[in-house]
Amino acid sequence: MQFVIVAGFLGTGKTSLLRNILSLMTEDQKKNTVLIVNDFGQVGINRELLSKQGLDPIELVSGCVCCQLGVDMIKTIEEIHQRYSPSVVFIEPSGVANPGSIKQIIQDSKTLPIERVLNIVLVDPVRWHAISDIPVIEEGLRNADLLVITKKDLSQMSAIDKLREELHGINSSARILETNNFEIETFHPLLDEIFHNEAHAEFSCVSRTLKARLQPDYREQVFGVLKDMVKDIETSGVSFVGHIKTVINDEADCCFYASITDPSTGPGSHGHLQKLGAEVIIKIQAVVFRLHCESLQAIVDECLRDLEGLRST
Ligand SMILES: Nc1nc2c(ncn2[C@@H]2O[C@H](COP(=O)(O)OP(=O)(O)OP(=O)(O)O)[C@@H](O)[C@H]2O)c(=O)[nH]1
Ligand SMILES: [Mg+2]
Repeated sequence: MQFVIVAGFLGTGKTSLLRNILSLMTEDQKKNTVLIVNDFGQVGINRELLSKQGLDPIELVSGCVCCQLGVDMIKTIEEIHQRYSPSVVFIEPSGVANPGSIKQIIQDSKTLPIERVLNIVLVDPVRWHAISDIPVIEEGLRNADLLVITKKDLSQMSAIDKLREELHGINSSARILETNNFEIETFHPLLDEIFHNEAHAEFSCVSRTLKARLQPDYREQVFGVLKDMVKDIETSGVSFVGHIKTVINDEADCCFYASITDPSTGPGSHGHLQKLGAEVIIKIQAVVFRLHCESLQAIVDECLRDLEGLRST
């Protein structure tokens, strides 16, 4: 059994993240999945929100699974194992629980067939500075296997980048992902991480053809777009391994080629364009290892939108 603890401070987006992951899961994956929730109070809102996604969560109330309810949680998981033997058990602890203790309680169990305990800790960028010095928060971050910055839509990119650096300073070994409730593709890397999705181990390929009127500084513009694509791929939690290349032809049949394979050396190019007054044809192809195709499509399209005056054909 694989255990996935989805932890994070009160209101960080744990239930929202689980809802999004459930909505992306196949029926077969859902059949082999059990969800345990531990809300802070008695009314069970987490359970209600999650039961709308085709799984009936098991609820542990009247305490916290990282302390008073640790024994109950293990007993419940043992019963679940005997009755359903699921492959994945998701646990949403209350927003004040210490996820490291929950992981420890599971790992200390002598009876459970544990394949992996994945400790995901969520961070809300909007409230980060209000809670970052609470000791249990820092401890949770230090013990996380995967960190997820939620509510990306509510923060500036610069603030997210700064938060990434701070989180990396606290826990340099955890992968850091970013999600946004309004962009379902931001949850694909999580699904891959949890279910070892086959797509994860393969190459994704996205090709686009566009017409545009380029400026004399087109070389810098194109380089900027290629670098942005690589930056966005890495921000989505995947190290860039692959090749993004573009070829641009003008009316005089002149050709400019640019490509990037390595973020540290940047793009390379050859050739140049002569007729910039008229529209040129831009072909772009991105082939990337270990990135979901939908995520790559979204990144390529977003970056191409940045090239002012571009029009898709
Ligand atoms: N704008 C925005 N709001 C979000 C996002 N994710 C979650 N929220 C909102 O944040 C609030 C809290 O989300 P929940 O998913 O209930 O958070 P939680 O961590 O499960 O909360 P507790 O279980 O009470 O600790 C809700 O109003 C969500 O709609 C997001 O990506 N963007
Ligand atoms: Mg919740």
